[in-house]
Amino acid sequence: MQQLGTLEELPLAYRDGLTERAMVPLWPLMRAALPYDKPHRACTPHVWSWSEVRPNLLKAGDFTPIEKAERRVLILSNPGLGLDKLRATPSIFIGMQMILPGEFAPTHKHSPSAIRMVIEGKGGWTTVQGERCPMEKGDLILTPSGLWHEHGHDGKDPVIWMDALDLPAVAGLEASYAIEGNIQNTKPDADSSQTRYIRAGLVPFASLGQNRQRYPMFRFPWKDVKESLHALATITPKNSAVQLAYVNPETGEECMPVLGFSALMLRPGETLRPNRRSSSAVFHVIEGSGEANVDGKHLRFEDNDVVAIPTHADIEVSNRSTSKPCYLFQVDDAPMQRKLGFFEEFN
Ligand code: GTQ
Ligand code: FE2
Repeated sequence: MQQLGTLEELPLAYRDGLTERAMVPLWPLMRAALPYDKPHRACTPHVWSWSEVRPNLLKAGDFTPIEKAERRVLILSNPGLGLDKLRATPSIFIGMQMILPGEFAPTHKHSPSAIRMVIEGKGGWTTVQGERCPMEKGDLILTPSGLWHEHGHDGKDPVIWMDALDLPAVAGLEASYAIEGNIQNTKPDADSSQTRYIRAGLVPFASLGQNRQRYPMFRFPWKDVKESLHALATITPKNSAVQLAYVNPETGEECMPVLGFSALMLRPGETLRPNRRSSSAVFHVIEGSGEANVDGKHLRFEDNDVVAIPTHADIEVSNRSTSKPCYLFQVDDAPMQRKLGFFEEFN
């Protein structure tokens, strides 16, 4: 490849003149802006272990009442990107949130889209645009851009979940903001997963044509996802991915615009070598234990751990148990990359 001119080769007066006029020559930066063959990745493969997350969340509960936090969240920040960037990967914000019995996380809406993946505790709920969604372990709950949401907890023990937001992308566009609201009146026919969309392939007749809602279903119960994974496993050859995508039940498209969500089942002793992809991802371990090799870095994971996967990474992932399945919840930025026209999968 052609060696390009450097900044030092340019006369100092010329450089200073450019600086004064807010101009920068591209050619000394050309290879940094457009690295050859693969992007430069500061993001590192990383595991946040539940055994370290949980006690620190409980301490946050002692130190900070909900009124002083609005959302009691520990952000999983990728050390390669820098802790101040508040990103698990370049495009994915991950927060671990805890709400204690009787607490209320007040109503707001914001431009970034968010999801919750429930980890622990009974009695929690999120109301999204008037639809009250119960939170049970493994449930996925969507709070899309611009929709009112609040959380509460009627149970006895702490409720903990993982938040994923497209905040880095939205903040990178200087378009991130929130608005506070009043507590919502809940609609009587809440949680569409139990009424309008109880089975794939069936949608309310009246929803066809012009009456489409952008986000028809906010809750995806884990019970149904798990059952569907086991059904899919019966027809999936060994060492092929048993993986289901969470989609909009009316359109079959990815359920949110920027981030994509899927559930992956690793059968006992199974190893998967998925294709290298241009998207970055986060794995949350819903249940089980395993190990991964990500760009040559060996990682082990247990129940409720969170794993960061950089863009373009070579991945191998295995279930370490020879008797129990391992279930992973995957967040990736493939929907955004597809829309922007540069998503790639390499064989
Ligand atoms: O629960 O609404 O982790 O607005 C970050 C921003 C959670 C939430 C986060 C949020 C929320
Ligand atoms: Fe929020």
